[in-house]
Amino acid sequence: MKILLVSPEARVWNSRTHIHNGLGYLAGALLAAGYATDIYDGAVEDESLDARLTREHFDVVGISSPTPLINEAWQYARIAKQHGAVTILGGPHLTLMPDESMQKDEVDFVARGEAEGTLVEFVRALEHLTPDPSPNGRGEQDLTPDPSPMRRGENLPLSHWERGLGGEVWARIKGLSWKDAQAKIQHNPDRPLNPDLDALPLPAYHLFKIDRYTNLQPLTDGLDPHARSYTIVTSRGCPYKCTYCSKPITGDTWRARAVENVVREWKMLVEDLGATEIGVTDDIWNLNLKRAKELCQALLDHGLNKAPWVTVHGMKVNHTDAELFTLMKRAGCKRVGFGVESGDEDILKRVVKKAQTFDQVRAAFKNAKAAGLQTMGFFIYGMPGETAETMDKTTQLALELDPDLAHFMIAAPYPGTVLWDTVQREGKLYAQNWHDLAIQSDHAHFDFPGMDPQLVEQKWHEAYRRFYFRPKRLFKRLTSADTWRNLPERMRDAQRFFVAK
Ligand code: B12
Ligand code: SF4
Repeated sequence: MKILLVSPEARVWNSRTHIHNGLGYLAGALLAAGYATDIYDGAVEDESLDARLTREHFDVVGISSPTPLINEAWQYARIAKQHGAVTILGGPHLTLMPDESMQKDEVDFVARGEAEGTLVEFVRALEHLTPDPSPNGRGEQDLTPDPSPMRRGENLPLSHWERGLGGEVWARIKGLSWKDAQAKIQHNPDRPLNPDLDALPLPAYHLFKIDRYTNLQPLTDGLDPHARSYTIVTSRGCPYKCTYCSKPITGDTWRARAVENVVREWKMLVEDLGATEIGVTDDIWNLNLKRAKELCQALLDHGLNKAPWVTVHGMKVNHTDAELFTLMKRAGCKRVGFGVESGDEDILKRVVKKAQTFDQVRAAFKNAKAAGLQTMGFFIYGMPGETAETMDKTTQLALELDPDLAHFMIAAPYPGTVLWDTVQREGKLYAQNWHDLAIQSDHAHFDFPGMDPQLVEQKWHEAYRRFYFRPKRLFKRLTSADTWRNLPERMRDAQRFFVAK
C-alpha cells in the first residue's frame, strides 16, 4: 500500500514556501506503521501531480487543505482519481465543512481533525479490503465483486473499498467521513483530541525537499535566505477565544509535549537534518511560562542554541517576563512575534476579545528588545465596527512599539470563528470563492454596518506607508543586505504595499 500526501500550491498569498507540519506528522505516523509514504508539495515540485502519478503509482492520495486552497485540493483529487488512486482529504477546511467536499465525486473520504490515528486506521482497513495479488487474485477473503450497487453516474460496480464491506469497516474509524453504498454521506463521531502528543512518531521531515523552501519570514535581516528552515510544534491547542481565530484542528485544550520529547525533535532537526533556521509554530507555545523557560534551558543544556529560531506565530504577551526573553536569546532565539491586533481598547477587548492589556503589550516588546531579540508585531485592520479613529490608533501603536517587522493584515473571517458568524449575521461577506479568503490580501473581505470597506483598505495601505516609509526605516532597509540580495521580491512587496490608495 503506497501513499502520497499532497499539499496544493499556495499561490494565493505570497511567494514564500514553508514545509507542511501536518503532512510531516501524517507521514511519520504512516512510516512508523510500515507504509511506503511520500510527500508532494505543489509549492516546490518541478513536475505536475499528473506527471508524478504517471511516473509512479500510489494506492492512496491524501490531500491537505486550508480554506483558501480547497479548489486546488479538489483539482488534485480529480487528477488522483484519473490515476486510479483512492482519495482522502483532510486539514482545517475539511474539518469545518466536510459535506461540501464529500459531495464531490473525486473525493472518496474526508478525515476530520487531528488525523495521525485516523489515517493509519484508514490505510490499514483499506489494505485489508484490497484484494492481494495472490494466485486467485482474491486475497484471503472472498471479495468477488457484487454487480450491484453501482457507482454513481457510471456503469461500474462499486469496488471493495468503496463498499467497505457494507460500511462496517469505515464506521469504526473515528473522525472519518465516507459514502455508503447508496452514496449517502456518513460522518463518524469525532476523534477526540490526542491527549498524549509525546506518543506520536516524530514528523517525517526528511521527506521534504528542504533546499527548495524559502526562509521563514520576509522583510527581515540576519536570517539566511537559503536557510534549511524547519518548523516545530511543541504544543497544540489554545484556551483563548480571539474572535478571528479558527482552531478547527488543535482545539481549545492546550496539550504540551514533554520538554525532553521536544528536545529529541530539535536534535533531529539540527543534527540529522542540518536545520539552519527553526520556526516554532504552536498556537501559544508560552502558555505555561515555567515550561517555556525549561525548554529554553534544555536547549542550552543540549548545545542546541546554535541554530537560530523564531516564533512564527505570535507569542501571547501576558505569559511573558524579562527572564523568559533573556533565556530565549541565550537559547538561540532570534526573533519573537506578538499578536497586538488593535490599538483601540474597545476593539481589542470587545471585538477581538484578545484578553491582554496595552501595558502587557508594551512590557513584552520592551523586555524582548532589552534581551536583544528582534521583534515582530501582528496588527489587524477592519474588524467589525472599526472607524478611521480606531485604525489610526492601531497604526500609532505600531509606530510606538516600533518592531523590526510589522505585519498589517485585513480582517479575514474564516468559517468556525465568531468573526465569521458576526459577519454572516450582521454584515456582508464579499468572498465569492474560498480563494478570496487569503489572509494576506489587500482587499477588505466584508461590509459591515457603520464601517467603510474602502476606508479599511486605505488605512491598511497607509499603515504600511507610515510604518515602513519613515526615514529611520528607509535607511535601515537600504543598508540591509537582505534588500539587495532579494531585490526583485522586495520591489514587488514595495509595489503592493505602497501603491497609493
Ligand atoms: C504553522 C501554520 C502555518 C505555517 C505553515 C503551514 C503548514 N501548512 O504547515 C504558514 C505560515 C506557512 C501558514 C500559512 C497559512 N495558514 Co496557517 N497555520 C499554522 C498553524 C499555526 C499551525 C499549523 C500546524 O502546524 N498544526 C499542527 C499540525 C500537526 O496540524 P495540521 O497541519 O492541521 O495537520 C493535521 C490535521 O489538519 C490533519 N490533516 C492535515 N492535512 C491533512 C491531509 C490528509 C490527507 C489527512 C487525512 C489529514 C490532514 O492531520 C494533521 C495531523 O494531525 C495553524 C493553526 C493551527 N493550530 O491549526 C494555522 C492555520 C492552519 N493557518 C491558517 C491559514 C488561514 C493559513 C493560510 C491560508 C494563511 C494565508 N496566508 O492566507 C496559509 C495556508 C498555507 C498552507 N499551504 O497550508 C488557518 C486555517 C483556517 C482555515 N479555515 O483553513 C489556521 C487554522 C490559523 C487560524 N487560526 O486561522 N500557516
Ligand atoms: S489568536 Fe492566538 S491566543 Fe487567540 S485564540 Fe488563537 S491561538 Fe489563542
